[in-house]
Amino acid sequence: MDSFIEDKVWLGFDLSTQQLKSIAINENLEVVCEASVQFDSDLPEFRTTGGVHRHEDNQTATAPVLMWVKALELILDRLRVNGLDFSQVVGISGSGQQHGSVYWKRGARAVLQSLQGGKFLHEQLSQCFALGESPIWMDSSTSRECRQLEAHLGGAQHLAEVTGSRAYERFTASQIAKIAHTKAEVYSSTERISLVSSFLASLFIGDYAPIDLSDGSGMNLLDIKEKRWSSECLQFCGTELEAKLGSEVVPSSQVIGPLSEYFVERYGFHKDCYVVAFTGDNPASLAGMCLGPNDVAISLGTSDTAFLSLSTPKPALDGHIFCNPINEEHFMGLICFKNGSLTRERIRNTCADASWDIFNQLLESTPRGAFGNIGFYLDLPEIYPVVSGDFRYNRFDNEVTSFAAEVEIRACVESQFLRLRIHAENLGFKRSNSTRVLATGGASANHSIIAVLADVFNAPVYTYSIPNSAVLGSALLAKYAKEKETTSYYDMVLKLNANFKLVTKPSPDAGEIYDSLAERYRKLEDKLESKANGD
Ligand code: 5FX
Repeated sequence: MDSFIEDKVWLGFDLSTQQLKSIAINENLEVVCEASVQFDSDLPEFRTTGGVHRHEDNQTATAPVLMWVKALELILDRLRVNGLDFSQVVGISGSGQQHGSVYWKRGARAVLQSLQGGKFLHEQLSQCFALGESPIWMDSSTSRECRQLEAHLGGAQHLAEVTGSRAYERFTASQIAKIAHTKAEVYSSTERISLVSSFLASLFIGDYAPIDLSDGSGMNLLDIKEKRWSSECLQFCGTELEAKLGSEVVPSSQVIGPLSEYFVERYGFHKDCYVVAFTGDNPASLAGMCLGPNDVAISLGTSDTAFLSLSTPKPALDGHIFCNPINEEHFMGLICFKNGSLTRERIRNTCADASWDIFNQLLESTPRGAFGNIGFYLDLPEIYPVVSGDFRYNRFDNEVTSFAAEVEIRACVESQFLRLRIHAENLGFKRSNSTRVLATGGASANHSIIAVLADVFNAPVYTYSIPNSAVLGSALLAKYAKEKETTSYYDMVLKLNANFKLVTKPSPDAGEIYDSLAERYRKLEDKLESKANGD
């Protein structure tokens, strides 16, 4: 099929909060070209901060849709300047920040289908949106709709069983419900609602692109096991919602159409270039990191996030289950905790004279398990337990007021990783002898911290030398879409194994120490949560 092109390349995009990024990979999965557009500095006319408009109520967060359209035009110019020959692009895929929604106005489909190569995209699409500002994942203005949706479904746990998550403000169902309930004229003039990912895909195919199963799982609208829209959830949000979303939801590696004639004419893409469903940035990252069935990827940044591939998911109230983009039988789990690097820094400042060297020395000189002491360091109310403050327990689980500096440091790091482990287990994660922990984010460069991570998960920790896993995952999915009949995703990405670097292995006694600590941690955490709820 693709024999028409020599030196084939596959193009991936990632439309994230602050930038649009793109890479092209070749047959050997090497990056041959890349480009990016920073929204704030490259498109200053939209006056965003970090790609976002934060509104006066401090809860509403939106981004201008036309900024994203212009960013696409700019990035294509940059790819060309950086040497990409568009006629060599065989297939395109992409990802987007999850949960955000785009409201296409009635008549927009006809415009998409008849784009004229001689004109700018943003000019032709300027009147195509019922809402110029798209709600994005940072929006937290929909608490009321969330509680109503959970009640409509018979409770938070039931909603989680169906859609993979309890109701979240940033998820698309409550966002759509807010618009349907408070801006009826916008809702009724909307022809189609896209996610950020399927919006970008729509530009490429010159038609409304279907939502894919993985990003669709971040909406509180998809029945993730049946892999179709949940009529109960649709009904709560607004009338005729299925028609507005498009009834078809497709696997993330499905070809959704040929590239629009517009790009062939204007940029010189090959007429046989195909487009694969676009997905969410987190599912695309899972694909980019080539995460295996028992692996867990942990990003240690401002927030500590873990995602994992799951064969038997257990939807819970404290994490998310999405359909897996690289294995249609599997799922992926995502958990995110707020008290990450800033909390580690606070403990470093108070216990180690603001020095990472001293912090690391004290951490290493304290025995694994911190003499049986357990601490909770919650600068912000956590996702679970929803409390803030410092709480310290001795080896008899009695609350104490302070720890020695070296115990405080070890208890802080251990407790952050125990939390990730326990909540990953809650979603169905099971450690096996082949489990790898892939560490990313700022703190993954700190060897002393990473040694604790290996011990708490009782698994070797690897780092992965790819700067942007979502955009790589998108390019890989573009390639995989045409190979999946004959090869597994893991076989296709074998060549990337060289990018994994083993950083540390767990200590021989890690299982023994941290299995029992995890059990105690779980009980203490539940106790804190019950106390917060006044139980
Ligand atoms: C995940 O649920 C999130 O809301 C974020 O990670 C966004 O996807 C960021 F783009």
